[in-house]
Amino acid sequence: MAYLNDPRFGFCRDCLATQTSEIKRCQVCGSPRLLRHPELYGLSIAHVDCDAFYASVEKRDNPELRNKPVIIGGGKRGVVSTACYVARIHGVKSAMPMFKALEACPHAVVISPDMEKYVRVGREIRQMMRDLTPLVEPLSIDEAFLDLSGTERLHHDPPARVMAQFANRVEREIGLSVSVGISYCKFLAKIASDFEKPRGFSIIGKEEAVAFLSDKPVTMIWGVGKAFNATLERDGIRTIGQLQTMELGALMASYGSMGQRLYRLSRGLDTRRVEPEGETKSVSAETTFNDDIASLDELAPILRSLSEKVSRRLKAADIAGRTIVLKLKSRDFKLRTRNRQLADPTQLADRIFRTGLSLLEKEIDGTRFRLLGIGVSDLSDDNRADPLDLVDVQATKRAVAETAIDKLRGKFGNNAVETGYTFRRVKPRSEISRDDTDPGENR
Ligand code: TTP
Ligand code: MG
Ligand code: MG
Repeated sequence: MAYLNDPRFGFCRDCLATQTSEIKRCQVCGSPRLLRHPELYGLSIAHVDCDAFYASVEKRDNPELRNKPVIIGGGKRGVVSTACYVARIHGVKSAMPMFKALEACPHAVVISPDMEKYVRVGREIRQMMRDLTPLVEPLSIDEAFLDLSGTERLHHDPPARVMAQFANRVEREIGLSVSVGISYCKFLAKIASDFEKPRGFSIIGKEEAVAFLSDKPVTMIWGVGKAFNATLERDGIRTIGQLQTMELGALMASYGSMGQRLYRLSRGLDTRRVEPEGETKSVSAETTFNDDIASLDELAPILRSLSEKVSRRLKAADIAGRTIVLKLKSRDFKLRTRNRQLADPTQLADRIFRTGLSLLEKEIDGTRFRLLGIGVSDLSDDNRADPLDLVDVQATKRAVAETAIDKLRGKFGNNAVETGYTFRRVKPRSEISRDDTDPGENR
């Protein structure tokens, strides 16, 4: 089917009828929700985010709440998780302390979160996304990117129409509203979905990207959080338009690799792909201690056993990784991550441990840590993993020994062989232990 790729026309978000005039309401159903854009049929990256997610689920399940201000929150931290749009009119916001929220909106209905339910609903919506394309990249419980390029033949419809139908389907079948952003890249699709919330549908085209961004605050750029924004502000930079006038070299000289991101994103240049879930990005294991630990002597054996755990999982999946990531959380919840790239991908506990240990040694400064984790990222299959090291004979010996240990463990179980490091480990130490196979960091 051919669509009139004409800025004056477009289609109706409610009945999908193609419009053939510029009038404000749908020629067929009379709805005012018309979509028109010069690049309407040429853009294929979408971002979807549910509106006031937790609160909307609760409203759906209890129609009496429909027009009332609803706040989901409380619990241990005593803050607002989300507020419905009625409560937002009164000034209630996510992360606000509950007592403040109730000052602003004393008649609000407060509901404590039912995470299991929200996760279930989030999955149902995600499944509907996967009906459209395998290229779905979840960002959080209520949002995801979709790459619909090349799906036009399958759907007999361009992405914008597919996404409008998707939003209608979620309303009909799940009973929640979503907001959709469509663009040519992730950066702008995400900004677009936030633009007209709730029940929004916005499009940002290639032609308008630079102009669109120019008056927006730098905080719209990924990675510009509070601290970095303060740095930029100190340097007199407040808008993305200011970044658009700066040279790459100057930005990199001032802000390092972040400078490159500022340069590119400010100009609407973003080539990051939509990476579907399921592609494992890293394999890691971490543990939180009962009592905080500062000494290397105590941390090393824990690191060793975590490294072995990671290694076992890499070996089981026939994968290896080139980057070793050490994670530490201090007593005051400050997170430190350190990483090192190896010459070759590895799946050996010994290499993971030794690399992790050298990173760990540098962090020993008296700080008491509450969490230690080790992971491997930059994954590949294990074909090129751990070539025998002709220079470091000891490393080769250890690799051979590890293979032998693996064989024994395969025969007699994981506890059959204890290495010197884990042997010394004081048990039981860990309170919460977490294995992670990350579906990718949040971008
Ligand atoms: P968001 O998508 O950020 O917010 P939202 O869906 O509530 O509202 P919006 O219409 O603006 O998208 O977050 C999704 C859910 O994540 C939200 O419903 C509750 C939870 N959440 C928190 O628990 N704490 C927070 O600080 C935020 C921002 C979200
Ligand atoms: Mg949301
Ligand atoms: Mg969200």
